[in-house]
Amino acid sequence: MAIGSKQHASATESDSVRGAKVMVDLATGVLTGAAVETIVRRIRDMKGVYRNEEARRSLDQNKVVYSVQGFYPVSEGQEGGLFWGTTFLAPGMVDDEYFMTKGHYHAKRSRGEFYLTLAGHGALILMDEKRKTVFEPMSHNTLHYVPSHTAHRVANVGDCPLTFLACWPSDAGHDYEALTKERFSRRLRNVGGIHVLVEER
Ligand code: S6P
Ligand code: ZN
Repeated sequence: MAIGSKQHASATESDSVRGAKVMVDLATGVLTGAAVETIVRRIRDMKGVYRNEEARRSLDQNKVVYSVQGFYPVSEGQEGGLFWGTTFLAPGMVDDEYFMTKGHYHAKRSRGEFYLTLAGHGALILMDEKRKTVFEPMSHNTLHYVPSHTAHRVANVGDCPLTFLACWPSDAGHDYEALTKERFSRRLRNVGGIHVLVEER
C-alpha cells in the first residue's frame, strides 16, 4: 500500500472532515466565524479604573477604549477547555495614564495565560501575590506568559492601536472585583514623556 493512501482516502470523506470554526488573520488579529463573540469597552465603562476620575469624565463617553473578539468553544467555567481572544486597545490618555484594559485576576487563581503581541507598543502590567508590580514591554511578536496568581492588565503606550492575541483556560474566569478593592500597587504613568510605574498612594 502506498504510504498515506488509505489515510488520504478517509480524510476526504465528509463525515471525517470538518472546517475550522474560526479564522484568525495574523496580520490584524481579526477573528471571523459565526462562533466569534465581541465585547466593547468605552470610556463610560472605565469608571474607577484611572487615577483621575474627573479627567475620565471629561472625555467622550462613547469613545471605544478597547474591544475583545473571543472564541469560547466550551462554557465558561468548564474544566479542561481553552479560550482564544484578540484584544484591540486604542491609543489615548486619561490625564497621565494610558488607555488600558480594566485588568483582572483569574477567578481561579491557579490559571495562567499566554499573550502574543501582533501590532503596536504596549506594557503588560503584572502584579504578583506579594503585590510586586512589574511590566513587560509589548511589541510585534513578543510572547508573554501571565503566571498563575497574577493580576494582569495591558496599557497602550504608543500612538497606534495595540493588538494582541490571548489563550487561557476555560475555567480561569475573571475577577475584576478584587482589583477594585486593593488595586495594582503601582500605576503606569507618563512622566516627562516616558512610561514608568509609579507607586499608588
Ligand atoms: C482573558 C484575557 C484577555 C482580557 C482582555 C481584556 O483572560 O486576559 O482576553 O480579558 O485583554 O482585559 P480585561 O481586563 O478587561 O478582561
Ligand atoms: Zn486573563
